[in-house]
Amino acid sequence: MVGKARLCFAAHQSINSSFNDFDLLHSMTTPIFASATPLFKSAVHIIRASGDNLESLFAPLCTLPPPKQLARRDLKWNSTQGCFYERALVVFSPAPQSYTGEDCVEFHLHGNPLLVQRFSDCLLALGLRLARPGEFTQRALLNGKQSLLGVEALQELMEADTDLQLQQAQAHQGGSPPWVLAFHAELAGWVAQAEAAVDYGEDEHLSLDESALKIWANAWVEQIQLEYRKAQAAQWIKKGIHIVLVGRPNAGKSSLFNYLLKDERAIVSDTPGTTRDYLEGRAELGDLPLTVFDTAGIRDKAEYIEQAGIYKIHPLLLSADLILNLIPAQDSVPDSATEALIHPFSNKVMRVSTMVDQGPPSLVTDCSISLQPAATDELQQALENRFLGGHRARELHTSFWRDRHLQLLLNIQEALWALLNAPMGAPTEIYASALQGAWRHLCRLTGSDPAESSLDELFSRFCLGK
Ligand SMILES: Nc1nc2c(ncn2[C@@H]2O[C@H](COP(=O)(O)OP(=O)(O)OP(=O)(O)O)[C@@H](O)[C@H]2O)c(=O)[nH]1
Ligand SMILES: [Mg+2]
Repeated sequence: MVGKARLCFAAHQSINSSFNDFDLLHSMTTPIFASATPLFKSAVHIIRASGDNLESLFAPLCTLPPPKQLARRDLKWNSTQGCFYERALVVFSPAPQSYTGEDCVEFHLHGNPLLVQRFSDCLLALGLRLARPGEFTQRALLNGKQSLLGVEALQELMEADTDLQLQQAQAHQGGSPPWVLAFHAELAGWVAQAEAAVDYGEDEHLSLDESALKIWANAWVEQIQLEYRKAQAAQWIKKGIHIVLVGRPNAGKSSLFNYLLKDERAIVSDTPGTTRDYLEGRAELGDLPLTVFDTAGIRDKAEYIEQAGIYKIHPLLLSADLILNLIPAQDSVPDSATEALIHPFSNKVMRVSTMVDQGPPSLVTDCSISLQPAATDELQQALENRFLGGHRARELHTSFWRDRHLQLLLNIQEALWALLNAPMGAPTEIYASALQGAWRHLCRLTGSDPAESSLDELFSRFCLGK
């Protein structure tokens, strides 16, 4: 495997460990195929194939059309089930101008599952094997057709459930956020200068400008801290916020649940104890994707079924990102049963006054809402402040968002701190080592090869005559 492919392979393994080295290395060159559309009766079913020399591999089946042209082909094949014939549309994308970087062929068949099965048998007989999930993209990564960030963005695109998640995923298709490109270029320059000063400093009278380096590092530590906080916020948009609604009977939990879901899912009534078991639903408030749980209000006199519902709340509270304690505006004392239930989770509780259309809240809370008429702006603002840290969701389109990204942003900051903490006049090796550390973490973040990138930069900037 060439260096770049090896690096991409290692990086890819960190996001998808389902392939082991042996399997992957030994089956990487086998031609593969898979359905690109769902398998049910439909107008068209597309089968994609990727591998080397597909023209000769498919020669017994048909002559492939000229590159990138959708052309009709009469496919004929024999199997133990008999002789089959299909008039298909075929498109051929020869390597390297294809999605995977290998030869790629698409067969547009009639959408009959049995026909697809028989055609798949034919491809197996020709020596192709069924692709593993994601293997086309994996090959694209290994062949340098996709960056690691591009693959992550693609996965994000496939998993997007809300408009904002979709827009974020589309923004990520563009690769690294703009600030990374600037940081990458500047860091490369410092790495090159430090390496040159270490290797040739005495001979060539090269030295590192420590003050300028520290001013530069300080500015980037601040910027990366900001990007880290934005990445944390972007994660909430990505994974959604799990919110559990609690409060005394008739606090308005089911009413808020229905309002957020824009659906009359829960029964609402002024009879205390209406909700027995908890309900779960997906919702959006502003730009925030939510998973909301409506629970049974706590009552001392709860009968058996209601009591069972209350017991089930505890695991929900444990895994919640936020507990909304709904307190009707007219209540002048907190509900003791609810307070006891949520006491262990106080750091993730937000107190919300409900029904403020009936009068101002008697107790101090974090925000107020009413649903008759609906006024939930304060709640939305409070959630955005808490989870997006004051950033607007749309500012976060190009932010990093994975745990992997956040960890590497921290690693880069640590490396820059090591550099900033070095005393003035410290040996150049200390700066060079800190810069190299930052460089390696940055390259892991973007999926580029640290050795190749820094050497290019080094030799492009210095003419050392050595
Ligand atoms: N005026 C007014 N009434 C509301 C508001 N929200 C809820 N209600 C009413 O309050 C009553 C109780 O509402 P629910 O949503 O069923 O209360 P709950 O907390 O789910 O009650 P349990 O399921 O018994 O725990 C219903 O009659 C609602 O119509 C509001 O913002 N304003
Ligand atoms: Mg209810």
